[in-house]
Amino acid sequence: MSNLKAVLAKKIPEWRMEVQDFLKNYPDVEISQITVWHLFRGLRNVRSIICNTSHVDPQKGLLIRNFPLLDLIDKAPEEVFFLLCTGDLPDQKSLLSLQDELRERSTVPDYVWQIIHQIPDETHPMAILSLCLLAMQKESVFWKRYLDGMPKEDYWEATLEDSLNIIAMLPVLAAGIYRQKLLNEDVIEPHPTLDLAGNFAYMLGNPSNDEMFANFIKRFMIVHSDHEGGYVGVHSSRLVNSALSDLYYSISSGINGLAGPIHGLANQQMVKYVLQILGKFNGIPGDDDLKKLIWNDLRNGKIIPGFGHAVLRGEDPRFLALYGIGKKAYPDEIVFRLVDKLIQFVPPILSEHGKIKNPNPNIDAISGALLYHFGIKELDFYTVMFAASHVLGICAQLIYNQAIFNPLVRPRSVTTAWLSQYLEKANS
Ligand code: NMX
Repeated sequence: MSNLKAVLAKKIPEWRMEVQDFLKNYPDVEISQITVWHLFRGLRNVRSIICNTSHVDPQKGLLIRNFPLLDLIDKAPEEVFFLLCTGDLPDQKSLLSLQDELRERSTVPDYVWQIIHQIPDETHPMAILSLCLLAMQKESVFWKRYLDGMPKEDYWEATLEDSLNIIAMLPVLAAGIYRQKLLNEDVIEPHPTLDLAGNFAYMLGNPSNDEMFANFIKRFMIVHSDHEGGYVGVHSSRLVNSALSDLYYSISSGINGLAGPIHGLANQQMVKYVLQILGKFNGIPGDDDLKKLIWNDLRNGKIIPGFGHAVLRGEDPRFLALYGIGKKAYPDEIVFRLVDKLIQFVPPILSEHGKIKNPNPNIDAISGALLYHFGIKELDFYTVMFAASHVLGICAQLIYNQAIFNPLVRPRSVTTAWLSQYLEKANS
């Protein structure tokens, strides 16, 4: 039994007892309220999900198992996955055994490479990634064991098996899609000794061929690993998994959600926006031109990618973690310089515009600019990098959900006719 599995096996009975205690002693205590506003505004701020892996404090930002994100950014992604799953950082032995285990599980079946080869080149890489996961559904350990009558107590174990396989394969798949479909080059096989992030950088072809790139990928994976339980990428995976659809189905659906332009795709949208501005002004525009352009875009109803957040109200530490790299190492690079300028100019304009609740830059304001700097200039690929990192948090959340016997998620819906009648009665 791996150390991760052993630690989970020890902790899960306590987690189950904690849930039983809540259900036995406090089943009717109200923790949130739903108003008509919430019904039409995406249930913003409704507390309706348990997530122990991480928490987004509106002011402080992401805390992973109570560690502020910025305290974790120099760890390895495998350490962060162990932490997400168990609540503890691994010791050296547990870390090495997890890294070994992931290396052993990183072989992508041949039929998946054939699918990638045959799919049209214009298909968005996020669609290809999602399709590859669905194609591999038959590999699911959960599914096979479920058909064999696996008891409910063991669901988490089979979910862990699928998690380790998917986490190990996603960087291989992502890098393979990048090289085969976007660069039209040969796929690079995983390296036999590198860790998850080192291997990801290596398989991408390490475009700028330096250690900085491998370190950047490591940090990129950590800052994209988790962001509590309610945002679209993870929320859709949780919903699908609640039907006992295995992780291949569940994570594919999370990837589909992440592919939306106001969600994970905002990283590519941001760089697209920057390149459009550079093209239009033949370089970085002067201050007045830039302000005019931003105002025009807002008046035309355009969303400025990379700014705003549904939960955060202060600065996004994920943004700060990546911005620090660019500011220190590449302050003169033109894309970074314009991003830096937008970061100065957009927030006050968004505040003056008056609609947005948090005008600060989010993670997607900066992640694409750094990928661009490191030589990954194929914008359509950026969200695939996000997905291959975010899978760490999705898997940790699904392991926990299966461990505590999370049931099928099935809220009620109401019609507007019902709502009108209800409101009439409430007001009479
Ligand atoms: N540019 C222009 N308008 C904006 C922006 C923006 N960046 N952000 C919010 N607004 C508008 C928003 O469309 C809404 O308008 P309306 O009332 O007409 O529907 C209004 O401001 C209020 O929105 P908020 O309540 O502040 O934000 P909400 O919770 O609805 O949405 C986002 C949050 C992240 C979807 C939104 O800020 C956005 O679309 N940002 C740009 C896309 C982006 O960067 N997405 C990545 C988010 C990263 N992340 O989640 O970590």
